[in-house]
Amino acid sequence: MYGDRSPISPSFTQNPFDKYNTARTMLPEGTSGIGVGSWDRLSSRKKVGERRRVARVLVGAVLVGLVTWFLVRTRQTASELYTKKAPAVVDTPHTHTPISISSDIRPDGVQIGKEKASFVMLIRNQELEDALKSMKQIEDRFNHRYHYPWTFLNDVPFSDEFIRETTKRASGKTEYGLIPKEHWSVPDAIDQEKMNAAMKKMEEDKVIYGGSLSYRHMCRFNSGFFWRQELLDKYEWYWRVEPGIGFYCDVDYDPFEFMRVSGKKYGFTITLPEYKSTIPTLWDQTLKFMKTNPSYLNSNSSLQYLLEDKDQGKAIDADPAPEYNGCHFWSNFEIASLDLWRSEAYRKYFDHLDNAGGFFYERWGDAPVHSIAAALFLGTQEIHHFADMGYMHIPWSRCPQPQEFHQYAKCVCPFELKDSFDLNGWSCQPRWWKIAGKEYGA
Ligand SMILES: Nc1nc2c(ncn2[C@@H]2O[C@H](COP(=O)(O)OP(=O)(O)O)[C@@H](O)[C@H]2O)c(=O)[nH]1
Ligand SMILES: [Mg+2]
Repeated sequence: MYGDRSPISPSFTQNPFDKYNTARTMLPEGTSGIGVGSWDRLSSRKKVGERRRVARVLVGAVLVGLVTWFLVRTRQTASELYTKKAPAVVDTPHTHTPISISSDIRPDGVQIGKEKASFVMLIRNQELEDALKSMKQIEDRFNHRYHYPWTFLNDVPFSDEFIRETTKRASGKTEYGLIPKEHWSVPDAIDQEKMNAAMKKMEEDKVIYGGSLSYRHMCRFNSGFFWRQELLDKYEWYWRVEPGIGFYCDVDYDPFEFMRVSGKKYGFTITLPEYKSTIPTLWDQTLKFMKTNPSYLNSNSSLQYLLEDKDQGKAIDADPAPEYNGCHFWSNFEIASLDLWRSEAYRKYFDHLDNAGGFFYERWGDAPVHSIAAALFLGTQEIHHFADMGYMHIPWSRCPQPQEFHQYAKCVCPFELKDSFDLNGWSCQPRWWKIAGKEYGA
């Protein structure tokens, strides 16, 4: 019933006086040890009145009842702490009704973190094991103290196993959303023949995920639709989590609260250049959009972080136009404001890109789309590098450089610090440090 994690072991629950009974039966006949015989002899020497005996029996019965009640209660409470009740029977019809599993399944599951925030994981059923590994680390390193909820999104219904196991692993509420078809399909305006030809060509050219339609749906969804999911309407902040990540440092403060209090809107851990072959016209389309909507450019934008060395110092409307260096915040980790994506500027930007068709004719990733928008629409001070977080998503990892993060095992990074991606020649981190005025190695 308790599984092997129960604090109540069988030897503890056994009546400790049983061993005296066993010992008594082994005594030679005629001898008496500590037992009924001794008690009887003792009693016979005293003249106890009938009424007092009845009273004693009654008091004894009440005491036994109370002790039994207490033991049963204690066992239930302890077991509840270790064994989550199975979630309510979860049916997964192909409807758009979100499934919500409330935190009352576990006495310690009530949200403690004060922000309107959730973890968000877009995920496939078959990635369950890797999802649990990611969750386990985030829970152990951070969320077991805050119990923020988890929101899972999928283009097909979640399996009962997925729901059961992720709910067990979460310390807060879990919710499961089925993505509406219109957020995960090829729009009518897309010429499918042209799209198929482009995918074939990219596959031949060995462009990463170049031939995958589902990857394109994923990138378009993360760019334009994840933040429109009904389940996220109630939140202001999200922390994107992907399956199979590594998370190496304790986070002993609330990053959502930090974001709100310090006026941050977008947070990242790793920044690197995009494969140019996946975004041949993304920057041209961005320049076109900015030309017709110049007011969306933040007066303290991070434009220079996006520009090639030769174009440093250029304005966005310079002639010839400045070129994009491909640097982007790796969006498999994001702690950000949902309002950033809900803003008029971003909605219009996404619509512009979607109409241009590059999510399908090319293979625009959500990372460069999010990053360009954040860099142009936000002030530099609104973007935050979580320099205190150790993070891995295949194939790159990073950890904080300063020794103080590694003392007393606050971070346990399974690689040498000199191999941290921040110090890799591919990293865009030095560009970010320069723009944000931060110390190298932070
Ligand atoms: N539900 C669903 N999730 C997907 C699909 N494709 C990718 N994802 C999720 O989207 C995220 C990014 O995909 P991933 O394969 O990790 O891409 P990569 O990180 O760019 O290599 C991960 O959280 C995946 O679980 C899909 O077809 N359906
Ligand atoms: Mg991934």
